[in-house]
Amino acid sequence: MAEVKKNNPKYSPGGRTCAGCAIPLIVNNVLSQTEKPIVAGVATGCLEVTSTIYPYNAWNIPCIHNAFENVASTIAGVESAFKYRKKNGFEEKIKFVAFAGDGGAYDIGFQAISGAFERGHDFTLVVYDNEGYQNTGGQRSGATPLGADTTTTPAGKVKKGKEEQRKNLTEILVAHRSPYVAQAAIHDLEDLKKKAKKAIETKGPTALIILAPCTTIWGFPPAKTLEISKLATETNFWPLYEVENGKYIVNIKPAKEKPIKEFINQQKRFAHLKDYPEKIEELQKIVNKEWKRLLKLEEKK
Ligand SMILES: Cc1ncc(C[n+]2csc(CCOP(=O)(O)OP(=O)(O)O)c2C)c(N)n1
Ligand code: SF4
Repeated sequence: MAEVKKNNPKYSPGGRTCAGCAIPLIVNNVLSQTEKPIVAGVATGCLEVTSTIYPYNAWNIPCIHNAFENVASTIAGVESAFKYRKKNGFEEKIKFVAFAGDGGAYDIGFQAISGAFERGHDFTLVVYDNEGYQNTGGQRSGATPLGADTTTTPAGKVKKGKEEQRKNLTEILVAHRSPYVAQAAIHDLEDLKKKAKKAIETKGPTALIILAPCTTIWGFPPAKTLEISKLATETNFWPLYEVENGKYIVNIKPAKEKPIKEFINQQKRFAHLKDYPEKIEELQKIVNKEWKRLLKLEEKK
C-alpha cells in the first residue's frame, strides 16, 4: 500500500471500474502532471461511482463530488474562494481540475461549464468522453456518434441507431476563447501527459477532451481498449490536436488513413450497421469532412 501511495500520490489504483476501463489511466496521467497541490471536482458518473464506494476512496487529494450537472460551478466557486484567500496573504499555488463524463460536460453540465469559461476561472476541465451515459446503462449523449445503438437510440427495424451527428465540444470551448483546449487519447500517453501539463499550467479556463473507450457499453473485449483508442485516431474519427490561444496544431496525421469501418467493426454498438453500408458511408463522409475542416483551421496562422 505504501508503494502504491508513493507511485500514485494523487489517485490510487484498484478502483471499481470495469476491467479494461480507460478512466483510471486518464485520471492518473492527468493528475501526475503537476507537483502543485490540486483540488479536484468530479461530476456524477462512472469515475465518481467507481472511486468513492464507501468506506473506500481512491482520491488522495481534496476531491469534491457534486451533482451530475455542476462540477464547473463547484470548482469555479472553490477557485474564487482561494483567490480571496490569496488577497489576504495565503501564498500556496493551488491547481483546480474538474472531471466530467461527456453527459456531464457536453449536455447537462454544459451551462455551468460555459459560464465558468466565460467568467475566466483558472481551472482545467477534463472530460473523459466515453460517448454516452454509461454509468446508468448506456443512454445516448450529445457525444454519441451517428449510428450507435444505445438504450435511447435502439437499432431496430425503423431506426438504425442514433440519427444525429455528435457535438464537437472541443470547438465549442475554443469558441469561448479559452487559452488552451486539446483533444487527447489514452493510446498516446506521452501526448496526453504533455497536454495535461500545458492545460494545468496555463492560466485561465482550459480543457482536455479525452476519448475513453468503454469496453462494457461499446462492446469490445477489455484487452482491446488501447487498440480501439488507436483506431479512433488512425481513422481520423478522434484527431489528436490542440488549440493554443486560437492557434491549431494537429499532433498526429496518419500517413495512411484507415477507413472508419475498422474502428466500428470491432464494437457491438455498431454491429447492426453491417446490414446498412449506407450508414457507414454517411459516417465516413462526416469524418472526412471534419478532418478536412481541421486541417484548414491548422493552415490559418
Ligand atoms: C439531474 C440528474 N439526472 C440524472 C442523474 C442520473 N445519472 C447519474 S450519472 C448519469 C450519467 C452520467 O453520464 P456521463 O456524464 O456521460 O458519465 P459516465 O456515466 O458515462 O461516466 C446519470 C444519467 C443524476 N444523477 N442527476
Ligand atoms: S461502463 Fe464503461 S466507462 Fe463505465 S466503468 Fe465500465 S468501462 Fe468504464
